Amino acid sequence: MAKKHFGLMIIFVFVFCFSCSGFAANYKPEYKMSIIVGPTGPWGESAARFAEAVKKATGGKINIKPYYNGQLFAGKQTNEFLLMKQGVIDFALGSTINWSPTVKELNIFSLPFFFPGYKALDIVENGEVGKQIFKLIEQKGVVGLAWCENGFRDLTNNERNIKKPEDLKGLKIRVVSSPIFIDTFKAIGANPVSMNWGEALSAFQQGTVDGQENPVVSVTIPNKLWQVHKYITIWNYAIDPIILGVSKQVWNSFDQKDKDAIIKAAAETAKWQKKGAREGLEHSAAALDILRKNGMEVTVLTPVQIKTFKNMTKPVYDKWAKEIGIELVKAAEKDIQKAEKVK
Ligand code: X2X
Repeated sequence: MAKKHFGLMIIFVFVFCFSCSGFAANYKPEYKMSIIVGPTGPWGESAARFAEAVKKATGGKINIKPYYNGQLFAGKQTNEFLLMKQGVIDFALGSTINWSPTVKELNIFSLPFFFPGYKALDIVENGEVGKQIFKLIEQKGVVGLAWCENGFRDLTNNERNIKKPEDLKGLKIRVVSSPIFIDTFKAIGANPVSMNWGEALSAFQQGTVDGQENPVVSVTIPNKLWQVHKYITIWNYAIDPIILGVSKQVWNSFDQKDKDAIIKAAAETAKWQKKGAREGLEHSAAALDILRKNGMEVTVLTPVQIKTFKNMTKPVYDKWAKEIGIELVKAAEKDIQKAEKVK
């Protein structure tokens, strides 16, 4: 009798340990997380932060490893979404720009001069439009866990101070290989060159392109772009949200308790990350002072100067609003108007 009990106990202990270790649920020993930038700055730092939070919350069962500088998509940044869909990449902190060639609705964030500020962005992301977008990406194979942020994109170059469209004439500006960016820069008279971020940094050093556009806090500062570009124009012409997402195949393999833990970790990470991406830009201009201290000439465009650029890109807006879907763009416009009233 005692022997029988002992045997049952052994089986119980074995099953208990087996399920705790995650093997019972077929969990992978490592989940690969894709991130295009390096480990510094609010975008980069949030990857390690999220991985740590998930590890802790799941008792070490889910072990996420960030792969920085676009290692997982072997050069082509616009492939990130497809690789997630296929389950080659498990998690990502992916820019909506890089995913937009696969999910055309994500171009809504790249419509030139569409989002007037952070408040409008938050209302859109947290409202019906944001929900609709998460639904769309899920249909295509990626589950959105939280909205994070690269930031408003501003223009740096090494030729001259850009204040009006004529100043951009003929300048070679590196953009992501996403058609709306080519259209926008052509419309304002520049010469856009699409290039992966991995190659862009050396192109700036070699001077094979004259400029680029990226957010101040998440990209310009961590990459010390003042070493290659003397001028920056703050014009916030496009916003670049990041989606903290997971491949649907992988998501479906997790049990509910782990899913809940991941969702909580994602929300905490996103809150910290968004705050970091806006630091020194939203309530003060401290981030611009960092640029000035490092020798950059900073030009903040006035609303009137912005209007000139906005008018020139109206045909791009009209063309892409149709591509994205007029209904979705109209819904976002309503949210943006709401934000303007709260101001
Ligand atoms: O390639 C870029 O410019 C970057 C880093 O901002 C994106 O991933 C969209």
